[in-house]
Amino acid sequence: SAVKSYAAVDLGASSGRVMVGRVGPDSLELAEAHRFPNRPVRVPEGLRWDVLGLYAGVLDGLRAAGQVDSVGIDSWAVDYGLLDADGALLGNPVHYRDPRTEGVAEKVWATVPAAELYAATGLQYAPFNTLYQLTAARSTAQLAQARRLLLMPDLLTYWLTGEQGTELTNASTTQLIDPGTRDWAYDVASRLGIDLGLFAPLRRPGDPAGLLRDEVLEETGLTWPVPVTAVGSHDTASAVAAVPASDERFAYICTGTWSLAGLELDAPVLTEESRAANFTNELGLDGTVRYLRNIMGLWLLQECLRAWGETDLGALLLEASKAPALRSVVDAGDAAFLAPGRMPERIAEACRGTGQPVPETPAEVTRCILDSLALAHRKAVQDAQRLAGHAVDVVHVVGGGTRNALLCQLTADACGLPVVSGPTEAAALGNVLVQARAHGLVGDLPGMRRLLVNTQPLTRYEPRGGTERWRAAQARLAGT
Ligand code: ADP
Ligand code: LRH
Repeated sequence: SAVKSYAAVDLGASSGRVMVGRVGPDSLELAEAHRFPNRPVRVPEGLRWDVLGLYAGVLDGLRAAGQVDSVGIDSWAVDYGLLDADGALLGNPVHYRDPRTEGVAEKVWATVPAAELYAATGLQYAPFNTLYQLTAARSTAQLAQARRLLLMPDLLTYWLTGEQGTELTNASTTQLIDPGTRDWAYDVASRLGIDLGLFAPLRRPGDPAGLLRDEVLEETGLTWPVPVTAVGSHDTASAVAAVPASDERFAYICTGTWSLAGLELDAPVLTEESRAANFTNELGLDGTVRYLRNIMGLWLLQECLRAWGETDLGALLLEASKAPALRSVVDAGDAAFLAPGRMPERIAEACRGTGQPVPETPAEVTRCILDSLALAHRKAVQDAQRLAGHAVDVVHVVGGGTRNALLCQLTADACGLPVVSGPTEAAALGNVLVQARAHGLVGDLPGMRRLLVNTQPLTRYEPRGGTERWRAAQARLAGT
């Protein structure tokens, strides 16, 4: 028939899901086949991903999905597994929040100064960029044994198909890619003694990535042949591909564990001003650049909820909506919030340190977090427009945060722009659409977006005024 089914495996830092997209010339429907928690595990050597648990979740999801025309995988960025000479995984992949990268960047910059690194790779400074992780791992026995490095979605693809590759959008988060040539940054790698031979050849969204192996077919009950198709395997690349924009004058905020806020551009912005503002140039679909800033995101709330124990999120958000607005704000871009643990206390300390009232109740802390996120969204959207010389009329919010109406409204208020929220499962939809395109079902990126506009439920939030109060709150933080 004209309608085809695609399985999208989307692994976020807080949960994994396998979604089934049914795509026709004018139709697009998405259904959840399986969702499972993604719980990092602390072992004596540090914080690790439970990659076998994730793979088991993927297999369960494919079984629940039933027969599909293709499978695509996306996940969070930067992390990887190492394989030995036999192709076996060496140890559990290290979590990007593991403290092993503390103080490593300074060592890297002694060889390649930060300004040169930005000019060559366009990547923001974040302690967890793969480049710093590999430098931190330099003298480990594990890296010495490693013959291959596969980024998380590429590792799972390898287990499903037996074929190895390095998908470009996710490779762009390693800080080893040149955003101008969209190829490896050979000079940076060689100066830092990083062996690019560890990486499998680059592949691009839409490229074939093999067929499900016999054993996988047996475990999932699927029938040969089921192709795996490379998608924008960085979850944020897939999510941005699924922003339902109708022209170029838009900003986006991908909200989940992180808030990734910025613009889609035709070319990277590599100025010194852009580096100082810590904007990143990650690669998107079809020659686009994802010019954005990482903001701590709903991680702040996730960690508070973990500290508070059993909490009804709906009731908490309702209470937070009634709490006084902009009483205290923290810098939601501050890497001081990166590590897990003691989040309510750390937020209280940040408020005290900036001479603001300390939020006491869970509702007050939640309001502080949401006000702070909205404020950081405002700053990122404003800074990006200025630094890239690209003006916008609307802010698209996609991802799990679209379920949080208070966050969407506060973001509209703070930005002084209308917010269009949805789709919630943007990464999965971008994943599905790239597969559908590879199989000739949909057209170019604008065509994919038209299909989203015509088929997906979206909600519009108008700014309610009061931008002066947001400016004042920004000044309060900047003054410290
Ligand atoms: P990730 O992909 O990074 O794991 P998601 O995009 O799945 O994250 O978003 C998860 C976040 O979405 C949660 O931390 C939570 O704050 C928010 N969220 C999920 N469900 C709801 C809900 N019913 N109401 C409000 N917020 C929600
Ligand atoms: C969001 C995300 C983000 C990265 C972070 C490590 O899931 O991929 O784009 O910066 O995880």
